[in-house]
Amino acid sequence: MSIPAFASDIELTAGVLSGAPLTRRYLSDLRGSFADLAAYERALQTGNPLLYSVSAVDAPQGDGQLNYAVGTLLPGRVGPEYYLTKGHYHARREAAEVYIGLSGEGLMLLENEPGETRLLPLQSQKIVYVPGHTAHRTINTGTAPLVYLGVYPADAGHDYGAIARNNFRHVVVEQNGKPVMIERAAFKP
Ligand code: S6P
Ligand code: ZN
Repeated sequence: MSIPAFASDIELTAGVLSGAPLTRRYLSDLRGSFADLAAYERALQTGNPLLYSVSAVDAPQGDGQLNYAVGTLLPGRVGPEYYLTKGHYHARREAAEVYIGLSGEGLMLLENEPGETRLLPLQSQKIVYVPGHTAHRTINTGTAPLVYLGVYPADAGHDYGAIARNNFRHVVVEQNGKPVMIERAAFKP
């Protein structure tokens, strides 16, 4: 029996991990995610660009295993709101995750079930610890692709339902060239 270790190569510009499947999310997949509904519909009328891709390595099944994934979120905005990921809770709520920024410039928006919010920087040389019971969304506030690695328990799973229903309480928008977080309820397109 040999040690079941393996190594992956990260192709940073393509955001791909060697041998791992790539999931692509286009603007049309993000319906309901952006605050400015009219700006979203206008953007879709002019095209359906790729917003992000995720290349995930799934560990062999078994207790204590870890999965990891490279996410590549392109720069851009819908109205004043920066391109973002759908965001999710883990299906197994107690599962935490570590995000490691690889390149680009962005933020992680975190929210828990009582409705508390944190906004943390994600870029090269930043590591974000996402505790269990915390929904997480990545936001690209820069002009280059935001590339990051996420490491999470293999049995974490994804629960997109709660965010699809209620979205996050806060939005991150560009104001005077800078990212600003405001309450969704206070957002006026
Ligand atoms: C998985 C981890 C990331 C996201 C990726 C895309 O637990 O958090 O790999 O899957 O950032 O985001 P989303 O919300 O579309 O899965
Ligand atoms: Zn996650």
